[in-house]
Amino acid sequence: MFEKITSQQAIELEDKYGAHNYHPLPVVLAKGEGPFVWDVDGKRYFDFLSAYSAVNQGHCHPRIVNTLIEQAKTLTLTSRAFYNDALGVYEKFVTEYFGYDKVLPMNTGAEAVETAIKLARRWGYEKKGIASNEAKIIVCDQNFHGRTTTVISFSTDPDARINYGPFTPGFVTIPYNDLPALEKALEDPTITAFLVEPIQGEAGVMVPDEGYLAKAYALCKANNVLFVADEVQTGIARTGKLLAVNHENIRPDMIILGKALSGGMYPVSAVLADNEIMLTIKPGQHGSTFGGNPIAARVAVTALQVVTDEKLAENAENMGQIFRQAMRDIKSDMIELVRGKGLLNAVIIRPKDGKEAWDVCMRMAENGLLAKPTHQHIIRFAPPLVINEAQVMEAAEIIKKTILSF
Ligand code: IF1
Repeated sequence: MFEKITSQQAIELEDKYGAHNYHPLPVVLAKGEGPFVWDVDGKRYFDFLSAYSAVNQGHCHPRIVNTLIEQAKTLTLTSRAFYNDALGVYEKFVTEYFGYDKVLPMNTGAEAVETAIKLARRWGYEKKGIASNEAKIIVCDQNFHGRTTTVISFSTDPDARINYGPFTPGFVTIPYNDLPALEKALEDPTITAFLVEPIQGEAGVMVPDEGYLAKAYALCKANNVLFVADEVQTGIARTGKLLAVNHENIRPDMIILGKALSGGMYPVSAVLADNEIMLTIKPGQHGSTFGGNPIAARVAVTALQVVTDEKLAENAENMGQIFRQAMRDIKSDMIELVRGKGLLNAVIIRPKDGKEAWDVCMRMAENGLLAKPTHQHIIRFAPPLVINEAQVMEAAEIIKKTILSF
């Protein structure tokens, strides 16, 4: 159906005509199915990135593909100037699925984070009584919440910020996994929300101490501050529960979702909250041309049904334990530490003879497994959640063979 091109042609085209805002591994993918992808030459790889945890349901899941095609042939976009017969059905489904009064649909993760920030500020002024333009949001050091100008305003990564200023004010940064710092920051009565990743992804799969999220939630409640969980990466069964906050039995005031909400098939993101927060935004005060479009709505329903029907949270929990054990069994001083939850894991690489995480990823690719370093010494391993035990063991063998080859 589409013209075939070689790896070299594909790389040259992207280099010549695309902005240079990424540095990909030199692998050109042409096909995906379940936990596997194939390059243009037909070589098969385990995908241990899953498009940064977007394809939790596996590549080209037939049920989600079918929904996408059926809705694409029927009605694609109405805008929100009119009602459509898919959006309300999705809204009922997703709010019942996660247990919130309402949903606000957007497209990308960063847009959903922006939406949550707006809602938190609205609530701060209209419900908590913070003086106009004084509201502040507490965020964590080393956070990753997206790429918009407001979101990078509270990034602590120089690469994400350099020469993009001036920045949006109103954010207070504290260390992650530090309850005393949170308690102190919460003393400021102009704080309206605490925005946090239940596990920090980009920071290198930083799993906080057990109890941190529950205690942070309790501190927020004691200070009349909203607890907002960015589950764009950790949500939708990735960490072994439907949401990562479920590990500590807390119900955040707002949940931000993206990525796997569509099974990686289509950009679908959302903010979930109860009426007290959600109804502070009135008609005309926020929106998006594509947010809540019929394809997105139908795709998200099927993607979430797949998570339930295929017991992906349970599988992520079980396969995660097997994977971490297999990593810990590799006898090599190149492996400094293995950490993670469910199928969101990281291996910290101790460089050997000048070989670092990037070199390990390059050689793993040659051996048939794709993963990407985050920071200099950390490799994130996050396969689609449909992976089975035999496949986990086969993948672990590739990683082991690669590490031992240095
Ligand atoms: C890129 C990391 C992952 C996110 C959380 C919001 C967003 C993301 C917790 C924004 C996006 C991405 C985007 C991707 C790299 C990536 C990432 F390495 F930076 F940390 F997933 F691991 N909240 N995460 O993780 O969602 O607007 O992109 O839909 O290439 O920038 P988005």
